[in-house]
Amino acid sequence: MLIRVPRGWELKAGEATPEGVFAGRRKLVAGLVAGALLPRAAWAQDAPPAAARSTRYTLDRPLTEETLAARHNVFDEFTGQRDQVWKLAAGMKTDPWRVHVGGAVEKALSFDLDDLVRLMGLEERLYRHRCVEAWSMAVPWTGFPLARFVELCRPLSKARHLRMLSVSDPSLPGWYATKRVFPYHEALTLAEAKNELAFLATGIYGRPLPPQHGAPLRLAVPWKYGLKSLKSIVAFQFTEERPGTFWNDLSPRNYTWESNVLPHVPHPWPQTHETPLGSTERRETLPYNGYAEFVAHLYA
Ligand SMILES: Nc1nc2c(c(=O)[nH]1)N[C@H]1C(S)=C(S)[C@@H](COP(=O)(O)O)O[C@H]1N2
Ligand SMILES: [Mo]
Repeated sequence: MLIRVPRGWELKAGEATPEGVFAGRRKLVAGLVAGALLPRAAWAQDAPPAAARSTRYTLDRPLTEETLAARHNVFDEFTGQRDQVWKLAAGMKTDPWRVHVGGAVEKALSFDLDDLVRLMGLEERLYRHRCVEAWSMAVPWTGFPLARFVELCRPLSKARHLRMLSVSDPSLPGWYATKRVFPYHEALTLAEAKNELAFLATGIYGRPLPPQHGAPLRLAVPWKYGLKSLKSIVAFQFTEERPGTFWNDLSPRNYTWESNVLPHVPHPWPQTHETPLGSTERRETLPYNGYAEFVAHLYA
């Protein structure tokens, strides 16, 4: 059950958009969740309505402190050093940003991200995130369901997978630093992409995504290892055949195509426990990262 939205190509730039939204251009993509806490007059001038926090997705742990999440990142196009990404990515240009849609769709499409956000609307969700390196975090993402975007794209009935590509920029400092072949690419089955948990994030902690978190648009699929949640997405391609994915192509022994969080499946390094960022806790990892009720049926 998805809401009906006008087609992106029917929207002329600037149409039905209050002036203030242009002034608050990048505030738009965060939905100003934090702004909602301020006195109304402080932000009502140039901001869209706050993105409401969904109560459906709950955490079993405190939110990670914002700065910790923002200073331990995996974004290998910049560097393999987790604590340096935020500095190296700081100047990344993310506005304006276009997103392209092609492959097995009725019609190839291209969206300006701000237009897309206006079409999709925004909500906030509290999600856990589990990296295969065995650290984890719990963060508030702002964004919209991938399922709603898939519907907007009108895939053909033969479409079975959704392939996604991160920004392709050989001038990024990590681009030629390894033998890996960028752009970073990921994929989901169409059933996974339509699952209610699959989320496209434009903000975190009530603010637009900072570059190190994958500005201005990144995936959040919390039942899978973090490597599936690609950053800085520029293209979506619907396919019949199963597309290759970045880490599975590089090392199938270490990374399965699905990359579901399955702590008890034998793995080259143990996945049974995790350490939340900012703690020394050795916490048990849950099947599907605690989201089994939402996704286990996909793999039954
Ligand atoms: N384009 C791109 N996306 C990426 C990665 C990357 O190196 N490049 N790393 C992935 C991995 S392994 C993880 S754990 C998460 C980390 O997201 P965060 O830095 O926002 O916590 O991003 C994922 N998305
Ligand atoms: Mo990761």
